[in-house]
Amino acid sequence: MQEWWRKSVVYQIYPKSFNDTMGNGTGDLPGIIEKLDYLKKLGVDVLWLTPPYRSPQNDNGYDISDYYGIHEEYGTMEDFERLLKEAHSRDIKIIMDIVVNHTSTEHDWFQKSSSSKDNEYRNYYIWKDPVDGGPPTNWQSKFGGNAWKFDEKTNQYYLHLFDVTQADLNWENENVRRDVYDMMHFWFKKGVDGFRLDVINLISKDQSFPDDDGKTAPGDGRKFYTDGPRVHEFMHEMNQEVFSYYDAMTVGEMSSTNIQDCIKYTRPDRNELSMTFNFHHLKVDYPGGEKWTAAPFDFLQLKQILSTWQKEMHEGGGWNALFWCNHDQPRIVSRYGNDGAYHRESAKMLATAMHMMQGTPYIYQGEEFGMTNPGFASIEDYRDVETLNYYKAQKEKGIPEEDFMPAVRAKSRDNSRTPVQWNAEKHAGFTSGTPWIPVPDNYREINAEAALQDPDSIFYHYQKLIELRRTVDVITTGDYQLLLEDDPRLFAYMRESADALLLCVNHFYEGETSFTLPEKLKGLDGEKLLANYKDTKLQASTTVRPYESFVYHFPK
Ligand code: TEU
Repeated sequence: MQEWWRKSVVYQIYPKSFNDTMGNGTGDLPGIIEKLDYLKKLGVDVLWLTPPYRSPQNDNGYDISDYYGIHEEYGTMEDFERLLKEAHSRDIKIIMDIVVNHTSTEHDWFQKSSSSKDNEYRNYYIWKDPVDGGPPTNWQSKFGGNAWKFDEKTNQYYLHLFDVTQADLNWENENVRRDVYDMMHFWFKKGVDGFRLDVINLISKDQSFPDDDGKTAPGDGRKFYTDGPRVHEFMHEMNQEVFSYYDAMTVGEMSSTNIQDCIKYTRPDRNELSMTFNFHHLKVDYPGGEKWTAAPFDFLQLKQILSTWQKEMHEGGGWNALFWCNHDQPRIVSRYGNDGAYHRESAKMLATAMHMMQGTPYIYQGEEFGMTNPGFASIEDYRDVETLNYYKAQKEKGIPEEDFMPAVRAKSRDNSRTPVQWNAEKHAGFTSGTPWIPVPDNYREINAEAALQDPDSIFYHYQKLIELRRTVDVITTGDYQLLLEDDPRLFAYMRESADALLLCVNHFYEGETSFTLPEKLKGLDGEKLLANYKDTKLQASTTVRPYESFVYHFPK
């Protein structure tokens, strides 16, 4: 349990929306350098940069056309090197987001691959003949429609699990793997501290490429490539060929995964990855598995999922990445919190509930001062390819906007992609130009500068949580025990190690309720570590106020 990343807190930067110093309406690398002191003040240990590589930006950089270059709007390789140096001089590490399940169709490999059937790059991607004059399988793209695209030039289909301009690489091909590993060495040699690996559990496809018979949900083909046949072999190989040479941190983004596989990905003796992201706790507002709904979340299910992952990953020797927010998810305070009357209380409560668990916590830009969903009125304000595809499909079906726009407002990935609200000035201080996506109206009240000036702000609450992870060992090492499993309002749990107990109580609703002290803690002297109300006092029976949250530490 000695690795540095077990005690680290990571801050995710979406460069496009972070801070623009060039006035082109898009964030850039010098803009990140400008804010390093702010991030240092927050106290984070690691920055995760979403893909800054050369890209046509159809999926905001997750469509890479050159792994060795920096996207022009973000700056230059010299800017990147300066960022790395400036971060390291402040004792902040940097991990790179890398996308190797697919590349942009503008990548040189794809350009060559698609040029003929017999070139040496043909086998870099997944090409198949038509079946009965149509696509090879009925698999669905995650962004809508069939996952195969017909190429007129060579009369074959290529696979794209995401956008049609994101062609899936063929991991069965050793040359692909060698080229990917070489590229990873290039970034490590530059000095980066690790990688976040995009949808890495989708790289190994069932080579018989069967149709999905649809008998088990979701019936979109994912069971033939999620945590696929050779994925652990590939991850182990990547580890041995690349990661093992460096003191690296690696986090795999795992689409629709399961606990058993995540234990395998992260158990130290298997030498695959450091930790994994999974998304099950962010699907409790997907009734019937459908993302595009404006449904309330299922609180009991949320507790159950988080608790099962805590317990089973701990027992199996795996390691969780802990997070509520990222660039694909709505803002948590608008989603499971209350971004109106209890903005501050609920944002702090949610932060506490997540950060006191076992794993490595991630904070997504703007979360640290409670940025909200923008609630854009019109589709004109949305930019995301997934959202726009969904909108188009609904329109084509003749569904009226008022029936599906509430779901867009609730779930669009653009909810988290609006510019960071730095201050109350024009465009929230993000740019002197025109922002690539509108700034939400609430920037005059909700912004970093206001948060820094207010000692009771959400920002300082996060600062304290980060500090606690460094100073209170049980947060890193302790086991996890869920309390009050069926309580419809409180998410309460204990963490226990050989020398201490930690109690974390979180009220997810308005109104009042009460919390009864568990037997194990009766008679023990607890120290209050953190709370979101000033006068919290733990008693045999404690009245818990709207969105109240508190943490007590009991040395043994
Ligand atoms: O996302 C993977 C992924 O499957 C989702 O989070 C996806 O956005 C969601 O299922 C849509 O409902 C990763 C990246 O985080 C995302 O931004 C990219 O678009 C995607 O991979 C493709 O590279």
